[in-house]
Amino acid sequence: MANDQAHDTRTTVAEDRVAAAVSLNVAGVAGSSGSGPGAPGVLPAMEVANYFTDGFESADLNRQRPGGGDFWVANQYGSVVTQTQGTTPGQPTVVYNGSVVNIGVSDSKDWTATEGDYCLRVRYNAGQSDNATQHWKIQEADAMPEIYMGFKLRVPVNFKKSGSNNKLIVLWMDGRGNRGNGSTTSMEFRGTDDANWYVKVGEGDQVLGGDQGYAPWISYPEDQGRWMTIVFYSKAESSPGASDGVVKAWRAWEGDSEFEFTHNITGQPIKLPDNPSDPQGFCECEMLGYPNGAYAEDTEFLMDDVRISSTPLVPAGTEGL
Ligand SMILES: [Ca+2]
Repeated sequence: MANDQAHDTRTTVAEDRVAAAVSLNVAGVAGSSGSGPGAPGVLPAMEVANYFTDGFESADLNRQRPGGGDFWVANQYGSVVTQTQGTTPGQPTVVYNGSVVNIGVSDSKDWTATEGDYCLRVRYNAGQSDNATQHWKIQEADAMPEIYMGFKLRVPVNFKKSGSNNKLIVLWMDGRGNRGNGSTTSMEFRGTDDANWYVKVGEGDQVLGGDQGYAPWISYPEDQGRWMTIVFYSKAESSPGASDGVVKAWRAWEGDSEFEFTHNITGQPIKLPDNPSDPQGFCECEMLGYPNGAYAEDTEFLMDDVRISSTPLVPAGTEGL
């Protein structure tokens, strides 16, 4: 993805589960958001999504979106894995990598899902800038001018960042990635000693703008192997030229009792496509994706519980905390 790489080099330097059923065997799960500790290994619950949720419990990537068609349109370097439902329970097993397989792995990997039995593993190979894009699309007729997306993400057990920016979320209306006449919103992360995350907004017919809302995302080694929940929100401007669009993000670590409100980027020129026949809102997204600066070691994220909603996923009363 040469364009993805090029447009960022100019910047300077991020079913509600049953608590008792989950044991991730991860040390150091005290909350870091200042919101007070919850139960170890447990993530605060998101609200129920009113549009779509995929927790990968179908053991494949073939869940149908509302209105028909595959929700996942591309999963590069992404495969569905389980720790509990393979031929040998307890053995990390790939169950779907474009087709149904059942491949047990004989090493110390832990692919325990944070919700149910299955999750999505996203792999970056050492020394390679793999475009590990997890790309979903909803019906263009269902495009949302105001959208919440939530997901759970496990920090790679050996996470280290090179300092170059990496993609985390790119959300768009028309035209792939940062292209198109409608706006694009994005989150990336970068950092050398620790990883920070930040928002980008593209007004449309242009590349994404500068970094906004630089905030701590991952510290390592202490956060390696921990699950977090991310909720990302984008809202288009109320009328053409109003420049009152908004991007927000929240994050909770396992062990946190509530979400931390990490980004509140207001006054943004987030425009709908001029042509009313084009999607009038956000309808397409790439998660993770391109690393500008390869990982030194094989590095894999786990993802679970992807939710798409036009209603809040962060519990009422805690949105601004
Ligand atoms: Ca799951």
